[in-house]
Amino acid sequence: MPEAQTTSAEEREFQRLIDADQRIEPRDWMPEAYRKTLVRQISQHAHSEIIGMQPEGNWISRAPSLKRKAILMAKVQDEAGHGLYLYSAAQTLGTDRDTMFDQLITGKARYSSIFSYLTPTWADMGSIGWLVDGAAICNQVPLCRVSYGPYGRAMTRICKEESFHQRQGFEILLQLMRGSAAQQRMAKESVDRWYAPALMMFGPPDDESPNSRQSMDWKIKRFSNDDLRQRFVDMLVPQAEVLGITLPDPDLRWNEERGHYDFGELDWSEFHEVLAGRGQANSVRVSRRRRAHEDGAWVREAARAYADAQAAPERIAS
Ligand code: BYC
Repeated sequence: MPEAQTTSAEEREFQRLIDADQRIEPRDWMPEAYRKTLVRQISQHAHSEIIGMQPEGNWISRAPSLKRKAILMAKVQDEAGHGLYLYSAAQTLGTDRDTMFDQLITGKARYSSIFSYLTPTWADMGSIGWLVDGAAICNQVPLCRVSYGPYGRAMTRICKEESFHQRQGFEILLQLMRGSAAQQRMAKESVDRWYAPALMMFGPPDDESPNSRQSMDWKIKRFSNDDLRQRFVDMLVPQAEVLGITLPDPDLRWNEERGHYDFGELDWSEFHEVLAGRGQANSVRVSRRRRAHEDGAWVREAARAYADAQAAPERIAS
């Protein structure tokens, strides 16, 4: 006779909350694997925001006007804020920030594949906003309904800012496409480079995604990687038409029967190379982050001394 499945009252309560689309909060019991999956995803997401500051930060001093500089600076600051909300959400699961930082600066942690690409032209600021933030929005709007409370609440704030980021990227490209022949070439060449990597941000195809099934059962992921990728392509095509840019995929065409755009195979070997740390910029991203962390040691020390003085003023006085 098969062994009867026994579940504890805690497990039943956890499942009841998930089935009822209610939120799991830090005080609630949760399976260890659920906790681990969340820490993995939220910390990777936080690292992506922090590493994602570099390719754009690199253009702040070279932005073509004061207005563009101010906008770009505000966007990069927003990304720092997103990283901090997300580290805070991950901390509620019992993993401290120093551990997460350490994993990032020692190259053990993952961050989004997209930030291992270089940004050689100003048009890349447009492509990052339009394509990278656009992909991020498609992926992240459903995350506002994630089953874990602190993550969902962080995502609600983040998504509002991401919408502004996407529009500013679109607007940079629109301006370039209305400009000189050289500016138009720059915009098109940039979109050619960023299009496929942006599609890969959603992760491997569904049949090669080891985490998706369980994450969807736990309502961490609401849609599969391929479903989100399809939504993204469907959203991009009419926007590309407004820009007057042809997306670099000869197989891209409307499929009347499916009610979606068909698109060509992506080069997944490139994705795996980037994940293995062999992308254009993997090593420079991590080493810059490590240097920034080391340079900030005095700030952490001062903050700690201040906090100690607040907690025990007599120790400082004596
Ligand atoms: N890059 O089973 P799968 C931003 C890994 S930042 C690197 O499908 P999952 C922005 C995956 O981690 C946008 N690794 O995984 C910031 C797993 O490896 P591990 C960041 C990837 O977790 C600044 C393995 O491949 N957004 O918006 O179910 C400026 C198998 O994959 C990637 C988020 O992080 C990738 N692209 O699904 C501008 C969103 N894809 O961990 C913009 C939150 C997959 O088992 N994250 N891998 O060693 C997610 O929604 C999910 O984690 C993913 C992957 C859809 C990314």
